[in-house]
Amino acid sequence: MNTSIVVIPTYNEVESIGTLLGALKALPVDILVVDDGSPDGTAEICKEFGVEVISRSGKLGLGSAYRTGFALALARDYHSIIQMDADGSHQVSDLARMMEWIGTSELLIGSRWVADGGIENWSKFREYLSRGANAYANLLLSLGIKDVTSGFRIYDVGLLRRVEISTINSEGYCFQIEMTRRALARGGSVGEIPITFIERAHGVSKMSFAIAFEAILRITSWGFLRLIGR
Ligand SMILES: Nc1nc2c(ncn2[C@@H]2O[C@H](COP(=O)(O)OP(=O)(O)O)[C@@H](O)[C@H]2O)c(=O)[nH]1
Ligand SMILES: [Mg+2]
Repeated sequence: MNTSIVVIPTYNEVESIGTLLGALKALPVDILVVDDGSPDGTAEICKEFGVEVISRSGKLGLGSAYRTGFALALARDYHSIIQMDADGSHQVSDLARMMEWIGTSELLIGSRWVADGGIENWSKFREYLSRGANAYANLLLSLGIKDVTSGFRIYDVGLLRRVEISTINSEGYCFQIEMTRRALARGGSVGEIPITFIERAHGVSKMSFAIAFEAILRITSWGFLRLIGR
């Protein structure tokens, strides 16, 4: 057993997951995939690689996939819990660099929007959506973090325990924002490490209007509660 485990949520990533799992073999990490019953056979590929998979009954959302995966990882004796996407957007070479910083902050965020970070092949629409969500979250919640929506992270288990993940309610990508907010509220130290996010070459994004809407709604209501001092 390694001291770090990578939790990877998947839904229909059959064309990407094998490349990622192969590359991750070079790093001293255990791997846990949380697959939402992908009809394309994603889970079967993972099993061929000898990787542990939690197979859920259907597409239950990114937030709940992470809650499930983190709960299992926390029940074991790891020091760090890593999260990254399955679609090749998060580079294993960037993870190797991020891991060199373990111990310096309890939450390390792989950040697109700090100096030396960036994006490749992303549509202008997605870039503005990400920049806009970060600007809005920082305006209303004063988080002071450039890439609060990044799904490329390393958590110290001590911080994850303080966060009480079972009480994080976000269903979609807003999970990242709620986790960051809670981490800061529980006294967590947060550092951002520059990464290059490369848009997927295979498969399709699971981002939807409903997912974006949940984030806008939750950020707005947290901002309002903050304003009235609650
Ligand atoms: N288990 C699970 N994984 C999901 C779900 N939605 C997205 N993912 C995974 O989360 C990661 C990020 O999703 P992606 O569609 O690439 O989002 P984007 O990069 O923002 O366009 C990928 O590994 C997806 O397969 C879900 O409902 N359940
Ligand atoms: Mg993606």
